[in-house]
Amino acid sequence: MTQPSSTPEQRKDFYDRLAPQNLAPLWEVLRGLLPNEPKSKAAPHRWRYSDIRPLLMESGRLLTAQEAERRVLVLENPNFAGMSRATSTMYAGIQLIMPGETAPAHRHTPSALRFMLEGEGAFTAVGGERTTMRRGDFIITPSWAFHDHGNEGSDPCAWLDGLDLPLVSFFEAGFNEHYNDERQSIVRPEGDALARFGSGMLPLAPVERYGQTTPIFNYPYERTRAALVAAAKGEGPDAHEAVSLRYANPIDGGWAMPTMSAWMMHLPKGFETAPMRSTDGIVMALGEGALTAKIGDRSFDLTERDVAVTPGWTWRSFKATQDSFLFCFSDRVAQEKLGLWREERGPAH
Ligand code: GTQ
Repeated sequence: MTQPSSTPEQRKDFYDRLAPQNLAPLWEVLRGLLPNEPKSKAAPHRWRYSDIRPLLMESGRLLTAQEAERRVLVLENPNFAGMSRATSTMYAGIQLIMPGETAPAHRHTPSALRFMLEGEGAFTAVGGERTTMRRGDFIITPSWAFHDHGNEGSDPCAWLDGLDLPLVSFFEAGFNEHYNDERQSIVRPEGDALARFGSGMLPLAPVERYGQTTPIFNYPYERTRAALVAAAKGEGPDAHEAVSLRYANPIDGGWAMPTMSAWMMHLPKGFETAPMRSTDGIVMALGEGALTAKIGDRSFDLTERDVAVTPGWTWRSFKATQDSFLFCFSDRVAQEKLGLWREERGPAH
């Protein structure tokens, strides 16, 4: 066996001659490129809605939705300041729309989801149809679909935005376009999409509306909640997932969107989940109830409308102090398609 021996100085000299050729020695970076298991750069974090709200309302006095295009306070992970990321791959923000305002129509290749938090009278228009946004509703704007938001009520309206922006910018596949008017023209009556696709029935003719995204663009909380409560009475909660149901695309039964998974977890009062972890970093918003979330070595109390983040491959568990409904989204569907997604379940107590 040959035993090359070199001094640190000799290696340094060699590296110095590689650099100008745009070459680099793999053996200096191999451990970092191939960790034995993921170590997320994101931090566990919680934003209290009571901290966000006054600042959000202040932004409402500072500029209009038209001026801002989207008046949003971005939820930045403490480890990703200035990067518009809540997790390593997911963007999250809280959007505000004041009475009478319009957030003008545009479309982009990044997909967006909304989880409605506060106020009555807001709508989102997608595909020529409007949907009224009610608290707890899960609303989708598919990739490259024109969307505008408005508020025809008398309250400020606020919701959680989730976008796959970091993923799309990683792929350098982002496009954006403005509509030729503030609001898109409405060609379908409200409720049309839900009637056609969200009633356990489907049109006879094949559907091609938003590519890989579900043709339902509002999953009303009323139905989601009723399903979760009924399911809890049936089999009862799972040790790790409590009672979790995912928002599904009725066309193929898959996740509702091609790049972001969304689901809701229901924990009956007093229920505590056993720890689990998965490779997807998760953004969570508590729609209703109160719970304690253990995320890695942190513990956060969540009250209604608080948002928290679990970094990828970080242990998480929840204990409900009230009947709780926790909205969650992550890049799980993208990881699954790429054959990367994994989870690990700790011992159930
Ligand atoms: O509502 O279209 O939070 O385009 C960020 C970018 C919301 C939106 C955001 C957006 C939107």
